[in-house]
This record gives sequence, structure tokens and C-alpha cells, in this order.
Amino acid sequence: MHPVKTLGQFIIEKQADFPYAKGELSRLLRDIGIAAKIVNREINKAGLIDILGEVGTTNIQGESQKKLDVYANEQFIAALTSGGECCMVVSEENEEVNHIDSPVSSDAKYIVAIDPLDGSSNIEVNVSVGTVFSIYRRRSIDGRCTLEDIYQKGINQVAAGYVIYGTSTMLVYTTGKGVNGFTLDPSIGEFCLSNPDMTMPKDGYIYSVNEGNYRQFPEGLKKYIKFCQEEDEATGRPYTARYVGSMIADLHRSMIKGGIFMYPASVNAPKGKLRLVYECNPMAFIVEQAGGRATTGQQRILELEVNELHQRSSIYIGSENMVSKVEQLLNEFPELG
Ligand code: P6P
Repeated sequence: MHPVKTLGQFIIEKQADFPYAKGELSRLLRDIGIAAKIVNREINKAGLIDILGEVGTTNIQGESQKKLDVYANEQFIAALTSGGECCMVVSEENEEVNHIDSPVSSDAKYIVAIDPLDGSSNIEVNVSVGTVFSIYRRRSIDGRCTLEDIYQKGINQVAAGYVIYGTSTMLVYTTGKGVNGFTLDPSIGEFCLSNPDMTMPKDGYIYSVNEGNYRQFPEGLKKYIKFCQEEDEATGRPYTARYVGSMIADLHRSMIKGGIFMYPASVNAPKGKLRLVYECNPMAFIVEQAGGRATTGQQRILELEVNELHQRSSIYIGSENMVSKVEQLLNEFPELG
């Protein structure tokens, strides 16, 4: 039985990968891990206490805010504020940025973009949900951070990760030197290394898309879905269709088993649905670090210009060979609907 390695021990151990590191990023990652444990505790009680349901407000997306959405947002912002390593937070739940002006954060150099509880509409049906986070180094030298500090391409991310609150709770993250997964051991309240050096299979046999929107899809995606459904034993087709409706659950499955997750631009959503800054970019960083690909169909996600906090992007992400195939068809048949 290998000795348990906790997230905290692992972060410190890996700090040596960064010769000039002074521990700020390590402390920031640990702050996020603490908030994830607090949110996990409430999610596991959802249904037993009055934390389900809606708070009667809507977020920037125009989506009704669930009590757990708001709770998770508060917990992560509180942890980032008290931790002192973050100077600004961009959250799916808040229209504007949160400046962290506490005295302990006066010389903080990191910015965190976060979707505190992605897929929260699935909580009432007991389906996995997740948190996604993305970390940048501020570009401004001093004073208060500005929007220019977060208007950075995804390739500039210092770290990114997700927490999946599922049959077990896992935290998966990268700092640009591979991807590692940690499973929460409730008996000791620690995330323990369970999936070292995660790699995404180059081929996959599961495709994940909301086919209810089929009629609105780009022609190339329609052709790709038909390709997935064709009988061809030599290439393992027909593939299997799996769509949880919670991006983190669909993407975590792809990280483990291979596969492709797609949320395309469509007639009703010409820029796609998912958000670039705190959904697509962090997931693209993680997937590329694991050997997969992430594209809009025309462009690498991590190269996209960022010029709005809540801008949307289409996304095709997962096993390299599957993403390349759908990209080829999208470029050959780009017309929508
Ligand atoms: P649809 C959840 O609301 C979410 O943001 C992602 O987690 C998920 O992949 C997607 O939206 C589901 O969207 O339109 O298929 O219900």
C-alpha cells in the first residue's frame, strides 16, 4: 500500500519545479482546495437542508441563481480573500470583477477566474457538478488590477483545474507540467493523489453533445455525428453517445476513458454557450496538458483573444484524433443549421 500523498504535500513537492517560486502559487492552490472541501460538504447535504432551490436572483448569464451557486461563489471568494495570494476574482456568478483589497492581498500577483458551481441545475437530480478555476499572473505592475489583467489568452494561464463533486469528489489540476488528480478522503478531510500524470487517450469511442440541438448544428458537425454512428468495426464504430449535461462530468469521463465533448456554435447560440475565461480556457489547458486538443472548430481555444469577461466560445475538446476529425469536417462544411 503506497503511503498517502496529500494535495498539500504534492503542491510543496512540485514547487521545486519552479526555481523562482516563493510559495505564493502553492498557497493559492491550497486556498482553492480548502474552499472545495467546504463546498463539497454542503453539496453532499443538498436535499437534506434548505440549500436547494433558487434565491430569486439571476446571474450575468440571466440564469436563475441556485442557493448552492451563491454559496459556492461566496466560499471561493472568501478563501481567496483570506489567503492573500489573489488580487482579483472573475466569477460566472458576478457581472463585474471582485477586487481583493484586503491588506494581506496588497502585493498579491495572481488573478483567479472561476465557475464556482458549473452544472448546478443538475444538483436537484443528484447528477455530478463541478467547479472550474483558472489562474493568471497579473500584468499590471502595481495599484489595483484592471480588466487588462484578465484579458489574456489562455496560453498565459499559470494553472488551471476543476473539482468534480460526483460519486467521489476529485480535484484535478495542472501548472503546465502535466495533470494530476486527487480524490477527497472524507475520513481524513484531505485530497489524496489518486490519478498521477493523467493522460487523455489519443483515440476515443464516446462522443458527447446535446443532440437535441441537431437541426441548428453546423453542417460539418452533423456529418461528424453521422460518422460516429456508422458501422465500422475496424475503427470501433458506432461510437457510444454520452451526455450528462454537466461539462465537468462529460470532460472528466473523457480524461479517463477518452472521447470528445462538443458545445458548438448554433443557429440559436451563434457564439456557443460555454464561457471562454472560466470554462473553455481552463479545460483546454488541462486537456492539452494531458495530450488532448481543444478548438473552436477553426482555432485553438488557448489562442483566442479575450476582450470580454463573460464572452462565449464554441468548443470541441478531447481525444486528439477525434477533435482532428470533427475539425476537418467543420472546415469542409462550415455552414450553420
Ligand atoms: P445544455 C451547465 O449548465 C452547462 O454550463 C455545462 O456544464 C453543460 O455542459 C452545458 O451547460 C449543458 O448545456 O444546453 O446542453 O443543457
